[in-house]
Amino acid sequence: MLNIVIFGAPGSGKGTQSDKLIDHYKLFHISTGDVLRDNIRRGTDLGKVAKGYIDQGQLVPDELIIDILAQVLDDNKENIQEGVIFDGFPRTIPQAEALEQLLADRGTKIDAVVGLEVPEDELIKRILLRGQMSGRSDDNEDTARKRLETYHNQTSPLKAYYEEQGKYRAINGLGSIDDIFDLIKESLDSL
Ligand code: B4P
Repeated sequence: MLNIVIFGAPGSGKGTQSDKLIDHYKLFHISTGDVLRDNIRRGTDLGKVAKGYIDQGQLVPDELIIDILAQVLDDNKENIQEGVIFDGFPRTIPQAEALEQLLADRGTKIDAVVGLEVPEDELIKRILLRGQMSGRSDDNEDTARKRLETYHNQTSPLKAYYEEQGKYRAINGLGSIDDIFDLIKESLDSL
Protein backbone atom coordinates (compact mmCIF):
# COMPACT_ATOMS: atom_id res chain seq x y z
CA MET A 1 0.00 0.00 0.00
CA LEU A 2 1.28 3.46 -0.93
CA ASN A 3 -0.42 6.60 0.38
CA ILE A 4 0.81 9.85 -1.09
CA VAL A 5 -0.15 13.46 -0.50
CA ILE A 6 0.38 15.74 -3.47
CA PHE A 7 1.00 19.17 -2.07
CA GLY A 8 1.52 22.65 -3.48
CA ALA A 9 0.09 26.09 -4.07
CA PRO A 10 -2.90 26.58 -6.38
CA GLY A 11 -1.66 26.12 -9.92
CA SER A 12 1.41 24.11 -8.92
CA GLY A 13 0.29 21.09 -10.97
CA LYS A 14 -1.28 18.87 -8.30
CA GLY A 15 -4.16 17.72 -10.51
CA THR A 16 -1.89 17.32 -13.54
CA GLN A 17 0.69 15.18 -11.76
CA SER A 18 -2.02 13.21 -9.90
CA ASP A 19 -3.37 12.01 -13.26
CA LYS A 20 0.06 10.63 -14.16
CA LEU A 21 0.58 9.07 -10.72
CA ILE A 22 -2.77 7.24 -10.89
CA ASP A 23 -1.80 5.76 -14.24
CA HIS A 24 1.67 4.72 -13.16
CA TYR A 25 1.10 3.45 -9.63
CA LYS A 26 -2.57 2.37 -10.02
CA LEU A 27 -3.60 4.29 -6.93
CA PHE A 28 -7.03 5.65 -6.03
CA HIS A 29 -7.30 9.42 -6.51
CA ILE A 30 -9.10 11.70 -4.04
CA SER A 31 -9.19 15.37 -5.03
CA THR A 32 -11.16 17.41 -2.52
CA GLY A 33 -11.38 20.23 -5.09
CA ASP A 34 -13.02 17.83 -7.59
CA VAL A 35 -15.45 16.55 -4.93
CA LEU A 36 -16.48 20.12 -4.11
CA ARG A 37 -16.82 21.16 -7.77
CA ASP A 38 -18.96 18.06 -8.43
CA ASN A 39 -21.26 19.10 -5.58
CA ILE A 40 -21.47 22.65 -6.95
CA ARG A 41 -22.41 21.30 -10.39
CA ARG A 42 -25.14 19.10 -8.89
CA GLY A 43 -26.45 21.96 -6.74
CA THR A 44 -26.26 19.99 -3.46
CA ASP A 45 -26.42 21.70 -0.05
CA LEU A 46 -22.69 21.07 0.34
CA GLY A 47 -22.08 22.59 -3.11
CA LYS A 48 -24.00 25.74 -2.17
CA VAL A 49 -21.94 26.20 1.00
CA ALA A 50 -18.64 25.36 -0.74
CA LYS A 51 -19.22 27.79 -3.63
CA GLY A 52 -19.31 30.74 -1.22
CA TYR A 53 -15.85 29.90 0.10
CA ILE A 54 -14.28 28.89 -3.23
CA ASP A 55 -15.41 32.06 -5.01
CA GLN A 56 -13.76 34.11 -2.24
CA GLY A 57 -10.48 32.18 -2.54
CA GLN A 58 -11.00 30.77 0.95
CA LEU A 59 -10.84 27.25 2.31
CA VAL A 60 -13.99 25.31 3.08
CA PRO A 61 -14.17 24.83 6.92
CA ASP A 62 -12.11 21.95 8.29
CA GLU A 63 -15.04 20.08 9.92
CA LEU A 64 -16.89 19.96 6.62
CA ILE A 65 -14.00 18.79 4.47
CA ILE A 66 -12.80 16.23 7.04
CA ASP A 67 -16.29 14.66 7.12
CA ILE A 68 -16.31 14.54 3.33
CA LEU A 69 -12.94 12.83 3.24
CA ALA A 70 -13.99 10.25 5.84
CA GLN A 71 -17.08 9.53 3.75
CA VAL A 72 -15.07 9.09 0.53
CA LEU A 73 -12.72 6.66 2.32
CA ASP A 74 -15.69 4.68 3.69
CA ASP A 75 -17.44 4.58 0.31
CA ASN A 76 -14.32 3.26 -1.42
CA LYS A 77 -12.99 0.56 0.92
CA GLU A 78 -12.43 -1.80 -2.04
CA ASN A 79 -10.77 0.80 -4.24
CA ILE A 80 -8.25 2.11 -1.71
CA GLN A 81 -6.53 -1.18 -0.95
CA GLU A 82 -3.47 -0.42 -3.14
CA GLY A 83 -3.23 3.09 -1.73
CA VAL A 84 -4.45 6.63 -2.30
CA ILE A 85 -3.26 9.88 -3.83
CA PHE A 86 -4.59 12.69 -1.67
CA ASP A 87 -4.74 15.74 -3.97
CA GLY A 88 -5.49 19.06 -2.26
CA PHE A 89 -5.92 17.47 1.18
CA PRO A 90 -4.69 18.24 3.82
CA ARG A 91 -4.63 22.03 3.48
CA THR A 92 -4.41 22.93 7.20
CA ILE A 93 -2.68 21.43 10.24
CA PRO A 94 -6.02 20.23 11.75
CA GLN A 95 -6.77 18.48 8.44
CA ALA A 96 -3.34 16.79 8.54
CA GLU A 97 -3.97 15.61 12.11
CA ALA A 98 -7.41 14.32 11.14
CA LEU A 99 -5.96 12.48 8.14
CA GLU A 100 -3.38 10.80 10.36
CA GLN A 101 -6.16 9.58 12.65
CA LEU A 102 -8.45 8.47 9.81
CA LEU A 103 -5.62 6.42 8.31
CA ALA A 104 -4.49 5.01 11.67
CA ASP A 105 -8.08 3.83 12.27
CA ARG A 106 -7.78 1.94 8.98
CA GLY A 107 -4.36 0.47 9.86
CA THR A 108 -2.36 2.62 7.48
CA LYS A 109 -0.45 5.93 7.18
CA ILE A 110 0.92 8.57 4.79
CA ASP A 111 4.16 7.36 3.18
CA ALA A 112 5.27 10.53 1.41
CA VAL A 113 4.27 14.12 0.72
CA VAL A 114 5.25 15.31 -2.75
CA GLY A 115 5.67 19.09 -2.61
CA LEU A 116 5.49 20.81 -6.01
CA GLU A 117 7.48 24.03 -5.68
CA VAL A 118 6.68 26.74 -8.26
CA PRO A 119 7.38 30.52 -8.20
CA GLU A 120 4.37 32.77 -7.63
CA ASP A 121 4.38 34.58 -11.02
CA GLU A 122 4.24 31.21 -12.80
CA LEU A 123 1.33 30.08 -10.56
CA ILE A 124 -0.75 33.13 -11.53
CA LYS A 125 0.14 32.66 -15.21
CA ARG A 126 -1.06 29.04 -15.17
CA ILE A 127 -4.30 29.79 -13.32
CA LEU A 128 -5.20 32.61 -15.73
CA LEU A 129 -4.38 30.44 -18.73
CA ARG A 130 -6.58 27.65 -17.41
CA GLY A 131 -9.30 30.23 -16.63
CA GLN A 132 -9.64 30.98 -20.36
CA MET A 133 -11.06 27.48 -20.85
CA SER A 134 -12.05 25.97 -17.50
CA GLY A 135 -15.05 28.12 -16.67
CA ARG A 136 -13.92 27.78 -13.03
CA SER A 137 -15.26 30.72 -11.07
CA ASP A 138 -12.03 30.85 -9.01
CA ASP A 139 -9.64 31.01 -12.01
CA ASN A 140 -9.54 34.82 -12.27
CA GLU A 141 -6.78 37.16 -11.12
CA ASP A 142 -8.51 38.53 -7.99
CA THR A 143 -9.51 35.13 -6.64
CA ALA A 144 -6.19 33.56 -7.65
CA ARG A 145 -4.33 36.15 -5.55
CA LYS A 146 -6.64 35.47 -2.61
CA ARG A 147 -6.10 31.71 -3.03
CA LEU A 148 -2.34 32.29 -2.88
CA GLU A 149 -2.71 34.39 0.27
CA THR A 150 -4.83 31.64 1.84
CA TYR A 151 -2.16 29.13 0.82
CA HIS A 152 0.60 31.15 2.51
CA ASN A 153 -1.40 31.69 5.70
CA GLN A 154 -3.05 28.33 6.21
CA THR A 155 -1.50 25.65 4.00
CA SER A 156 2.24 26.36 3.66
CA PRO A 157 2.94 25.53 7.38
CA LEU A 158 2.27 21.91 6.42
CA LYS A 159 5.64 21.81 4.67
CA ALA A 160 7.49 22.11 8.01
CA TYR A 161 4.96 19.75 9.63
CA TYR A 162 5.79 16.96 7.15
CA GLU A 163 9.51 17.82 7.05
CA GLU A 164 9.63 17.14 10.78
CA GLN A 165 8.12 13.72 10.12
CA GLY A 166 10.74 13.09 7.38
CA LYS A 167 7.98 12.68 4.78
CA TYR A 168 8.29 15.86 2.69
CA ARG A 169 9.84 15.46 -0.77
CA ALA A 170 10.53 18.78 -2.50
CA ILE A 171 10.05 18.65 -6.26
CA ASN A 172 10.91 21.47 -8.67
CA GLY A 173 7.52 22.06 -10.29
CA LEU A 174 8.89 24.23 -13.13
CA GLY A 175 9.53 22.54 -16.45
CA SER A 176 7.74 20.07 -18.68
CA ILE A 177 4.99 17.91 -17.18
CA ASP A 178 6.90 14.73 -18.09
CA ASP A 179 10.20 15.95 -16.62
CA ILE A 180 8.45 16.86 -13.36
CA PHE A 181 6.80 13.46 -13.28
CA ASP A 182 10.22 11.78 -13.72
CA LEU A 183 11.48 13.67 -10.65
CA ILE A 184 8.45 12.50 -8.64
CA LYS A 185 8.91 8.87 -9.71
CA GLU A 186 12.60 9.00 -8.83
CA SER A 187 11.72 10.31 -5.39
CA LEU A 188 8.91 7.78 -4.73
CA ASP A 189 10.83 4.80 -6.11
CA SER A 190 13.49 5.37 -3.47
CA LEU A 191 10.97 5.01 -0.62
P1 B4P B 1 -8.28 22.58 -5.96
O1 B4P B 1 -9.17 21.96 -6.93
O2 B4P B 1 -7.39 21.71 -5.18
O3 B4P B 1 -7.54 23.75 -6.75
P2 B4P B 1 -6.00 24.20 -6.85
O4 B4P B 1 -5.28 24.29 -5.56
O5 B4P B 1 -6.08 25.44 -7.64
O6 B4P B 1 -5.27 23.08 -7.61
P3 B4P B 1 -5.55 22.51 -9.05
O7 B4P B 1 -5.52 21.04 -8.93
O8 B4P B 1 -6.78 23.07 -9.62
O9 B4P B 1 -4.41 23.11 -9.93
P4 B4P B 1 -3.14 22.37 -10.48
O10 B4P B 1 -2.15 22.73 -9.47
O11 B4P B 1 -3.31 20.94 -10.76
O12 B4P B 1 -9.15 23.45 -4.91
C1 B4P B 1 -10.10 24.42 -5.30
C2 B4P B 1 -10.73 25.08 -4.09
O13 B4P B 1 -11.52 24.11 -3.34
C3 B4P B 1 -9.76 25.65 -3.04
O14 B4P B 1 -9.33 26.94 -3.37
C4 B4P B 1 -10.63 25.60 -1.75
O15 B4P B 1 -11.51 26.67 -1.70
C5 B4P B 1 -11.44 24.31 -1.93
N1 B4P B 1 -10.78 23.16 -1.29
C6 B4P B 1 -10.23 22.08 -1.94
N2 B4P B 1 -9.67 21.23 -1.05
C7 B4P B 1 -9.87 21.77 0.20
C8 B4P B 1 -9.48 21.40 1.52
N3 B4P B 1 -8.77 20.28 1.74
N4 B4P B 1 -9.84 22.20 2.56
C9 B4P B 1 -10.55 23.32 2.35
N5 B4P B 1 -10.93 23.75 1.11
C10 B4P B 1 -10.58 23.00 0.04
O16 B4P B 1 -2.89 22.94 -11.98
C11 B4P B 1 -3.05 24.24 -12.41
C12 B4P B 1 -2.85 24.46 -13.92
O17 B4P B 1 -1.47 24.45 -14.26
C13 B4P B 1 -3.51 23.47 -14.87
O18 B4P B 1 -4.25 24.20 -15.81
C14 B4P B 1 -2.38 22.75 -15.59
O19 B4P B 1 -2.67 22.49 -16.94
C15 B4P B 1 -1.23 23.72 -15.48
N6 B4P B 1 0.06 23.02 -15.34
C16 B4P B 1 0.31 21.95 -14.56
N7 B4P B 1 1.62 21.58 -14.65
C17 B4P B 1 2.20 22.47 -15.52
C18 B4P B 1 3.54 22.64 -16.01
N8 B4P B 1 4.54 21.83 -15.64
N9 B4P B 1 3.80 23.66 -16.85
C19 B4P B 1 2.80 24.50 -17.23
N10 B4P B 1 1.50 24.40 -16.80
C20 B4P B 1 1.21 23.39 -15.95
